[in-house]
Amino acid sequence: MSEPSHLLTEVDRHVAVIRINRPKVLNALNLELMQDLAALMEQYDADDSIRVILLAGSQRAWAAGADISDMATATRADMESRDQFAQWNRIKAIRKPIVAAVSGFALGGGCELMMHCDVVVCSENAKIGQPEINIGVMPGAGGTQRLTRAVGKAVAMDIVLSGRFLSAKEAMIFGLVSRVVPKEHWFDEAMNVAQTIATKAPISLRHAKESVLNADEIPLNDALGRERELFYMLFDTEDQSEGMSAFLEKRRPSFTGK
Ligand code: CO8
Repeated sequence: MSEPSHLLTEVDRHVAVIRINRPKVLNALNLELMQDLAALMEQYDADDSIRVILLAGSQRAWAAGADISDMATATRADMESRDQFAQWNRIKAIRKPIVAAVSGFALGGGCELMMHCDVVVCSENAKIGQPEINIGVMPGAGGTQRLTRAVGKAVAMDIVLSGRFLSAKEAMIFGLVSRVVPKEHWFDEAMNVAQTIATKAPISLRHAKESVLNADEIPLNDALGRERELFYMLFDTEDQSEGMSAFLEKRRPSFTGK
């Protein structure tokens, strides 16, 4: 696949970095970008040499939302036939861990994309929100659902109905981001987190991600049953044996993904 310029990529050891690159519009997300992003993530998901995907924006903007100029004159029929949410479903189906490196604006679709990621490392300068209400619409890519599950009804209503931006500190208190880091180090800290995760056993990572996500999707008893199954399945892997032997032998494990 030729590399699209609105997404820049590089691979650092087992971490695939994707940077959203539409600086003139604060990384607004258009359909083509979302299609390419989903395709790239699927490519990395299928590549055994990649263990973690790191998705970043720029220092000024992670993403300021869906591209408003694409939607301003759209009708309901236009929106339905574009079927933009198919791309979001593809990202939701990625099985490898996705770390978000968030700095600046994470708004609307940008906040929703952040919530599709697994670990969110957030600069202290971040401004996070669902301001769709200011432009006569509402969140459509999970902003009323994932947000409410993350922060609870009262805070979600405040964010969605007032359109206000949260600071990084508030986002941390509300459980919307995983870590807040100094603004000069936002990318490096996210890379450190991604590299740490990339040292873990790949099948354990996949099962653990699936199991955590199940907490939002299926009833508790079923999710506990599935967790147990996923746990047992890891005892069929070489990495379980390697991880436990390494611990007992007081050495670092070397995981192969088998
Ligand atoms: N879409 C298109 N262009 C944008 C967007 C956007 N979301 N955000 C910023 N831009 C453009 C501006 O128009 C401006 O362009 P130009 O230089 O040509 O005038 C440029 O980026 C810089 O922006 P500002 O001059 O406005 O910069 P400020 O620092 O003054 O303000 C803000 C920054 C606060 C981020 C401001 O730009 C803003 O409010 N942006 C819009 C935020 C917003 O409303 N986001 C939600 C969009 S709707 C949405 O996401 C729905 C998601 C539904 C699901 C996804 C389906 C695909």
